[in-house]
Order: sequence, then structure tokens, then C-alpha cells
Amino acid sequence: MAIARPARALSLAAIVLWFFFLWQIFHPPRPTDQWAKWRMEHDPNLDPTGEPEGILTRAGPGYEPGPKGTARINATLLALVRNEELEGMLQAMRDLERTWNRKFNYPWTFFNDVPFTEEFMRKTQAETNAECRYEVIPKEHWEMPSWINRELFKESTKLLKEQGVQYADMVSYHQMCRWNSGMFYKHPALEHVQYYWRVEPKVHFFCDIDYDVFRYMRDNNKTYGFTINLYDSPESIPTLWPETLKFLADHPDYIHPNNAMDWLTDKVRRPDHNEKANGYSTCHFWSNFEIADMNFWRSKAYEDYFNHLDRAGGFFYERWGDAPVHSIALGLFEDKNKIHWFRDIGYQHIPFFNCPNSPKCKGCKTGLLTDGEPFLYMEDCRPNWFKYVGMG
Ligand SMILES: Nc1nc2c(ncn2[C@@H]2O[C@H](COP(=O)(O)OP(=O)(O)OP(=O)(O)O)[C@@H](O)[C@H]2O)c(=O)[nH]1
Ligand SMILES: [Mg+2]
Repeated sequence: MAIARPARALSLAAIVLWFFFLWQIFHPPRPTDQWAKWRMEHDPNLDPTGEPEGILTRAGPGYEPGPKGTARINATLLALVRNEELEGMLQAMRDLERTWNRKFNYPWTFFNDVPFTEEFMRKTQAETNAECRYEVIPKEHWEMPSWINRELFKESTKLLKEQGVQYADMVSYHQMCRWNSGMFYKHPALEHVQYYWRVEPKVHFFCDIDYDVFRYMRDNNKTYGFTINLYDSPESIPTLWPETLKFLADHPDYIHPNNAMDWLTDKVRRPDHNEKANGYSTCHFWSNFEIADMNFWRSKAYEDYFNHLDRAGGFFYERWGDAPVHSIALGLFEDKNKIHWFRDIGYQHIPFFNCPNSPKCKGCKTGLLTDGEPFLYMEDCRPNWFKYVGMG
């Protein structure tokens, strides 16, 4: 029996509607939803942020550039940079001078593996009233150590490259990571300097800071300050944690009673990372920003740890970064209460931001972690720091 045309059209419409209804319920999440679970329920950067608690020293007499600046403590702004990165360095300097250093005039110390050009020195000095120092890194601090087997290095970097480890085949990148991990504070130019603020070319600073951050570190007994806390690529550090455990087996006494071991070994948030990094969460302070006390790196515990790692060869056979190396050492050998989140310092190194909610900030979007792809939210490890240590 033939079905009447209107009835056929009606049943077809009903079927289409039914499938549409099912699709609405079961369709795969849209790309933005897919990453939503990685976002913090409430980013603390959305809350009004003022200055940190504790003793703060304001700008004023004693902070003039040069010998009149007797209020300054033993500290420097510090940048490892290539001559070719001059423009990016000038931009970073402009931001930091405008928001902070024009009030305090701390000296800048620039490091390079080759001499700085006259143009680099002239243009950087022109950005600040403070003293600028230009230092060449001694060869024995920079070059690949004698115990590294060149053939093995080549083979290993090939494998790392295949696993997608960024910059794995750039020898200079490995050298840079090693220098930042265990060499920079040994440079003779820093012999009498205690605190540093690390600055990379092209980074941005957004908020006015009206206290002396170095004195904040000293007067409030802080060792290390960070802004951003991220996961690392586990493929770049598969044996870093196993080597660390070997070291700890020989030196259990170096572990601080108030350590951040649970933050270092978390496997709840990203179990895959912990597994691939053989027990390390890969959470680290993003070390392109660091305000720290070099006495920690100069301690016997850190010196022994760095030497152990250096001999193990992973700065070259793998691509151990200074960020995980510094972070592991701090998490193990330092009192976690001496590590400070500088939530009030608005900062960007592509592609991540720290952007607090404060009238002192201009040019960044409050609470925005990244302006890159939404999957980058997966890399946010701040929730773990807040969970295990807090927001101090
Ligand atoms: N003088 C010198 N500086 C270097 C060298 N390699 C890296 N640097 C500096 O070391 C810092 C870190 O290097 P980057 O290339 O920015 O490394 P990164 O931050 O991991 O990588 P990006 O995400 O691409 O910025 C920057 O301040 C660079 O200017 C080098 O071979 N010589
Ligand atoms: Mg960089």
C-alpha cells in the first residue's frame, strides 16, 4: 500500500529530528569544551591582588643610581642574551624599567658566550639610569664537558628529535640549560652578588611594583620567587628523576623536613607525565622568570646535586632544562615556605601570562593564563602548587 506523500515527508522529518536530537546529546565535545577541565575552577588572579604581606621597602633616598644608592642590597638584574636579540632585550628592559627599576636603579648584568657588540652595550645602557655590566662567559663554564661522548650526543639528539623534543639538536640550547642550572652564579662578576632577577629578551612586565623586591626577599626570608608554574615535556627528562633518587639515596640528609616532595611527585593531575618522567610530576617554576638568592645554588647540597647530574650527562644525552633542575632542588632541599609566588608581578613570556587583578596593571587581561591554543591550559601546574604548598 502506497503511503501518502505528506505522511512520507512527515516521517522523514521525524527521523531527521530524532538523529539531530541524539547528536545534540552525544556529539563529541567542541574543541574549547575538551580543554575546559584543565582550567582552574577559580583562578586566584581574578581576585583583587595587592602587595605581599611582610616587610616592604619603598623607593626614596638611597635608591639613586651609582654610589649614592646605599639603600640597594647586593643584587642585580641578570640576562643571558645574544647580540642578535638586542631588540627583544631593549623591549624587556623598557617594561621592567618603567614598572620597577627606574625607582630602584638596580644594576643590570648581561652575559654572553661571545663578546657584546658596541651597539648592544650602547643601546642597552641607554634604556636605564642604572649601571650596566657586560660579561663574557668563560669557556670552561659554557663548553660541552670533556666526559660527554660526542657520538652518543648526536645519536641521542636524533632520538629526542624524533620524540618531538624542541631544540634537542641545538648544542647551544643544551649549553644554555646547563649554564642556567649550575654555572651562572659561579661567574666571577657575581662573586659578591647575592640576589638576582632573571630577565629574558622579549618578555613583558605589566604592573607597577612599588617596593624593593630584593629587600622583600631578604627581609622576609625568601629564597626563590616565581610567577608561573608549568608541566615540562617528560620526553626531555626521562632519567632526571631516577638520577635524583640515586643522589638522594647517598644524601638523604640533604632533604629539608619542610620539603615539597608531594608537589614534585604528584600523579593525580597528569598521571601520564609522572609515568613518562619515571616518578616526577614534571611541575616546575618557569625559570625564564626567577628572583632568587644565589646562596641556595652555592650551598653544598645544590653543588653536590648539580655535579651529580652533570656527570650523569643528561644535560646533553637528554634535554634537561634549568627549570626542572632548579625546581626539583628547591622542592627537595629548601623549606617550601621560602618559595614565593610573586602574584603581583604581571609577566609574560610567550605563550603564558601571570596577570593579576590590580589597578597597578596595564596591558594584560586579568586572569588570562595564555593567549595561545586552548590545549595550553593542560600545561598549567599552578593548581598543584596551590594544593600542596599554598599561595604564599
Ligand atoms: N648568549 C647566548 N644566549 C643564549 C643562547 N641560547 C639561549 N640564550 C639565551 O638564553 C635564554 C633562554 O633561551 P631561549 O631561546 O629563550 O629559550 P626558551 O625560553 O626555552 O625558548 P623560547 O620559548 O623559544 O623563548 C634567552 O635569554 C636567550 O637569549 C646562546 O647560545 N648564547
Ligand atoms: Mg625564552
